[in-house]
Amino acid sequence: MAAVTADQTTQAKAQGTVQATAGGPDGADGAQLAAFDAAVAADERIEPRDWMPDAYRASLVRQMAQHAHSEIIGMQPEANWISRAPSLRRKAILMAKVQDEAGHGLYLYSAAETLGTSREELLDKLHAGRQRYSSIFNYPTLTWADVGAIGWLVDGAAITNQVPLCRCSYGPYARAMVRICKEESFHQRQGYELLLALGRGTPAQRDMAQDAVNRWWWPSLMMFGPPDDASAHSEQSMIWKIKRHSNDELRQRFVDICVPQAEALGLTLPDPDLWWNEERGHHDFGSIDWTEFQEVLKGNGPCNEQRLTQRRRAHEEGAWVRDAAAAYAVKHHAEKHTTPTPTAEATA
Ligand code: BYC
Repeated sequence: MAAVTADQTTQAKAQGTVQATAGGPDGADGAQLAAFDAAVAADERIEPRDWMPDAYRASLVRQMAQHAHSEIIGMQPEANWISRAPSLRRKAILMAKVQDEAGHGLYLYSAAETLGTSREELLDKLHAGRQRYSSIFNYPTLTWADVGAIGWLVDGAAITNQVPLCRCSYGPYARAMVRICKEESFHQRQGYELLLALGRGTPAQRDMAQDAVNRWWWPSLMMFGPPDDASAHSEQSMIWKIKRHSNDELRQRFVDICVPQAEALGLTLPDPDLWWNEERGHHDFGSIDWTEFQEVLKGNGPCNEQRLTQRRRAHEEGAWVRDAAAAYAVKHHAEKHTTPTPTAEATA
C-alpha cells in the first residue's frame, strides 16, 4: 500500500507495545482508515509497515497461526509411515514431503511475525490449546494407503483452499502462499500416483486404497470449514480480501475436481448422493456430519490428545536445539559487529 506508511506509533503497535488511542477506529484518523479501505478495494497489498485496523491484524494472526500450526501438526500422521514405506523411493518422497510441511510452518510463522507476534507466543498458544489447527489431522493413518489418500485428498483440498490465498490482501501471507502452493502441488501428485499404483496392484492393495479413501473423504470436505451460514469470520474476511471465496464455494470446487479424478483412479467416493446436477453445472453431494466436525474442534476427535501430546513433547525435546541456535546467533552477531583491534602496523 503506497498511501500510508508507518510512523513510530504504527511500528510500536505492530510490536504490541501501544494500544489503540482515541481519535477514530483503532486510534486511526479517518484518512488512515480510508487509505486502508481504498488499498483493499484497489486490490493493492497491505504490507507490515502500513497502517491496518486492529481487527484485521487480529484476524490475520488467528488464521495464519492456525494455518502454521496445521502444517507442523500435519507432519505427524504421515511421519508415522516413514519407517514403514514399502520402498526406498517411497521413503525418500515421503521424507521430502514431511520436511516440506515443516518448511511451510516456518514460512507462515515468519509471515505472522510481521504482524507483531512471535513464533514462541504462537506455539505457546497452540500447546495450551488456545489456538486451533486443522481438524483433518485428528484422524489416524491406519495403512500405507492413507499416505496416498492424504496426498490426493488432504493436499488436494489444501491447494483448492490455498491458491486463492496467493491473492490475499496481506502481502507476506500472499507471498508465502505462492511457494507453499507449488510444493503442495507436488504433494498432491505423489498421493495420486501412490493411489494409482495401489489401484493397479493386487485386489488387497485396491481394497486398501478404497478403504483409505472411504475414511478420508468426509474429513477432507470438513477442512473447508463450517457451512457459509455458520461461518463466523467469512463475511468480514471476504470484505478485507483475506479470503477470496466462501467455505462452501471452495468445497464445491473441490468435489467437482475430485469426481473425475476418482474415476481415473478406479476408486469410488463414499457418497451415494453424489451426482452431476446439469442445471447447477456442479456435483450435488450428501450432507456432512457437522456434529463430528464440532466434536473434533472441541478436542474429541480420534487423535486430538495424541497429536498435542506429541507436539508438546517434540517442543520440549527440541529446547536444546533452539538454545544452541540462539547462542550461535548472538555469537555470530557479536563477531560481526566487533571492530577489529588495530594492528601495530596500522597504528604506526
Ligand atoms: N479445522 O468462520 P470460519 C495442510 C474454525 S494444512 C479446525 O469459517 P475462517 C497440510 C475457525 O478457525 C491446511 N478449525 O473460519 C499440512 C473458526 O474458529 P475460531 C490448513 C476450523 O477462518 C500438512 C471457526 O471454525 N489450511 O494443508 O473464516 C500436511 C469458524 O470457522 C476449521 C489452512 O489453515 C477446520 N477445518 O475459515 C498436509 C488454510 N474450519 O478461529 C496438508 C487457511 C474452521 O473463531 N485457513 N475452523 O476459534 C483458512 O482458509 C480458513 O481459516 C478456514 C476457516 C477456511 C480453514
